[in-house]
Amino acid sequence: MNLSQKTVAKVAISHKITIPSYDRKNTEIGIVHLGPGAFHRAHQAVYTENAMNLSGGNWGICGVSLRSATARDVLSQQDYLYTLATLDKNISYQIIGAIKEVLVASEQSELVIERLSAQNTKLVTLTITEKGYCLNADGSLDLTHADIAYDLNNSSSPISAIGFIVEGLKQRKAKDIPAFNVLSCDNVSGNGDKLQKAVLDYAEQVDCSLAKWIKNNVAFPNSMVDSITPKTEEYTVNTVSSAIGMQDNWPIQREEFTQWVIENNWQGEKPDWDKVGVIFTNDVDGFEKAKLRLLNCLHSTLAYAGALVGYETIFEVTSDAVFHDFITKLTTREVIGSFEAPKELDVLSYSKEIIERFLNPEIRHLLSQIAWDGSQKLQMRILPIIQDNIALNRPTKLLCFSLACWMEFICRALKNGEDIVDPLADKFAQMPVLFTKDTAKIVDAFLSIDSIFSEDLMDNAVIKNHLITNLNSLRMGNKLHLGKIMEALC
Ligand code: CS2
Repeated sequence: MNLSQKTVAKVAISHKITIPSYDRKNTEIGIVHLGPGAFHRAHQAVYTENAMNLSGGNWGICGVSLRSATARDVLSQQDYLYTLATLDKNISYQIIGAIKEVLVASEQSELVIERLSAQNTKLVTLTITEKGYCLNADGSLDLTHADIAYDLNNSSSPISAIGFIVEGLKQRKAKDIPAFNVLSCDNVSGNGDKLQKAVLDYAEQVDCSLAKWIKNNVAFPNSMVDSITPKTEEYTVNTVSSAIGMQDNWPIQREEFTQWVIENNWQGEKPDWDKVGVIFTNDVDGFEKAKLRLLNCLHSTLAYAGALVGYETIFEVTSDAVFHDFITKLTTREVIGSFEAPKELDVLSYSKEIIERFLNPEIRHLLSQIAWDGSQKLQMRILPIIQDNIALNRPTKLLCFSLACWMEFICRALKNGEDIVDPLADKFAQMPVLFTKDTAKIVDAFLSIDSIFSEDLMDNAVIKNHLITNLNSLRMGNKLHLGKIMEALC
């Protein structure tokens, strides 16, 4: 039996397996979500589901995949129902019904714009990853980005998230329908502010009065999102299907911990998220920085350093005492103190809990997944710490080790002819120096990429030296050796 609206009532409900308790059929769409990947389905969709289980409301979600049709094709076979498997000390399964449809923007752009401009749509949320914002290093919209340039010439059938948002708002303005709120849920610092800047820069190219209307009418709250969500693998499908007693072809897996902090910057209605654990605050910045620096920075460090010695998962690499010790010292010596944490956050115990979360044996979080898009992720999770530490006269040695591991990771992949998942993959492949042994030139070549590094980092002799020393050491390395470098650095 396959999971569907017809069969869901037959799921073997227990305290560990739950199904939607609201009137799903009569729930209307109130949210359009751009990028309905695993993280959205394990996080925002679940908070929305829990809010509807508690108090109903027309907060069904229309998921919009910008390119890939897989989510639509698989989920439409099961009426968009899927299982959230919480894999931790406690294991549980929840069938989620919040997503009511999935559209594929590249095939159904008219329908997407129709949903965006519908009276009922109160909210647009996004998980489009760092690269989806199409920003220059100075935070302005990259008007030369291929997708943005395309959209500016084809604004009624766009392909980028920014193009869709502006077109949707344009139609609302024309029809005199109130604007929606736009909530970024990506691991990007100041995500709402950055998105607002991108949207306004784009709208100004289309029509200045539209840009003004957006500025005055659309709220772009900042938010911090957190929950470790590895991608769905075959074993996830098999375990979940046997647990719920029917076939679910696209469940998702997640740890038990989940957090969502949203800025108090809102117009009109919203789901009862505050009743199901979402924190609304005026200081998202502190929470965002804490999470990006104390969790994501360690994740990327482990992903690149761990991959260099052949580890596959976060659990494996964190279980190695040398790596565990390194990230603990990285945290206490270079990360904590680089930013002002929110008063209500006990940073030491927060960071300890994060490292404990990495040691969840139920979750197979692949280093290769975290290693994706390094050229984008590093700008959010490692480089700002280095910059703040330089300004505060604090050490940067261990952070430079993380960065050197990324450089070596890219060079090795190029030399071995392996695929690099990164928007700059082609650029790396066209940099002959990355294939050589000249570590000083390699560091220079990386640092000269101005879409990643700001001038202050490019020209900083101390940083350059740390990077060259680390890269030299890494090149001598086997697993034992890498352990020794890490120990020596500490
Ligand atoms: C990870 C994040 O893939 C990655 O880069 O660091 O997705 C991480 O698991 C989440 O931010 C946790 O909330």
